[in-house]
Amino acid sequence: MSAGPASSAPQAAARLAAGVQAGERRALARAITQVERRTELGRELCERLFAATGRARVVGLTGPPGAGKSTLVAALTGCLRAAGRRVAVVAVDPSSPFTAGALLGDRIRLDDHAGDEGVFVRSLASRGRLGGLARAVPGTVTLLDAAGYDDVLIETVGVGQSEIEIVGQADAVVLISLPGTGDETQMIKAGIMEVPDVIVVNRADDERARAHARSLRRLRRPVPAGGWEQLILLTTATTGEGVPALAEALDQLQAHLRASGELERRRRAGLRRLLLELALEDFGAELERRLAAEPALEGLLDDVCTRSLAPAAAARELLAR
Ligand SMILES: Nc1nc2c(ncn2[C@@H]2O[C@H](COP(=O)(O)OP(=O)(O)O)[C@@H](O)[C@H]2O)c(=O)[nH]1
Ligand SMILES: [Mg+2]
Repeated sequence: MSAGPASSAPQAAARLAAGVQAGERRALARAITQVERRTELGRELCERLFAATGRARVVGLTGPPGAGKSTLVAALTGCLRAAGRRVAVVAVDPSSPFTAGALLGDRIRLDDHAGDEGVFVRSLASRGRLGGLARAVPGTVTLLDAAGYDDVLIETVGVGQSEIEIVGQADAVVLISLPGTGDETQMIKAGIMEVPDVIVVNRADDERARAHARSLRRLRRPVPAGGWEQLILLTTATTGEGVPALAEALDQLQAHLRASGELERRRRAGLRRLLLELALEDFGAELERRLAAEPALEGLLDDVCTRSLAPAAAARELLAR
């Protein structure tokens, strides 16, 4: 840093970007941390590497806690590896700081793949708020894509709107549902059933699984013209039963999305959201800088402090300048 940030930052970014593209795991881990912390370097890395992306298949997997998402992701990773694919897993779980049980469990199970150079696991759990985590997802996916992973699996906990937003950045969405929770009506109410391409009923070893799958089949969204019929699959993540069928379904889905033009549409919609979000972020920061430096600010603030001007009226006046 002694050369001054102006000259050393682009060099650092170039080095780190090269490391990411060469598939160096340490470079990748460091780069993701920069994205997570939303540093200038993180942003620069994503900009440099963006042209090298678009190759990876991005699959979002969501569902309630305990549904077996992590176990399923580990089993699916095994299947994908057996097919020769390189797999990156991003776990987004604001409820699990690094030391908490659930995530420790995730790591232990995913540790089955710990010695495998073709698997990269990253948790975006340390920073608390889901909204904040969600912002780190597109950049993280960009880096993993640029690093040459064939599949990027995003595991996110919950079935609410924000989780769906996260998986909405994916090419394909898998919802993991578990029998015996009666969560079907909840899912309908929240509009969750509309979103997934595949619904997995995990814990097929539970006697209630088949009935649960049947009721989900009745609630399936209508098939859009020439579209993909929502698949309902049964898995037992702990034994791996049904997981090869899930891997195959994901292949068929991707082929369908590609052939129908839906993949391009989804990616365009995702990139549109991202572009506007980033523009808004820049705009907000710039606006804040300008407003804070506006000479009229202190005078208006005086009036607000003496209650002769309401804050909202002062804000309008400030913006008008
Ligand atoms: N019986 C049974 N248990 C499962 C299955 N899948 C996961 N589990 C167990 O359910 C618990 C929660 O799984 P986990 O993958 O951490 O769920 P997550 O919170 O959705 O990531 C763990 O103890 C798993 O071993 C399954 O198919 N059958
Ligand atoms: Mg989990």
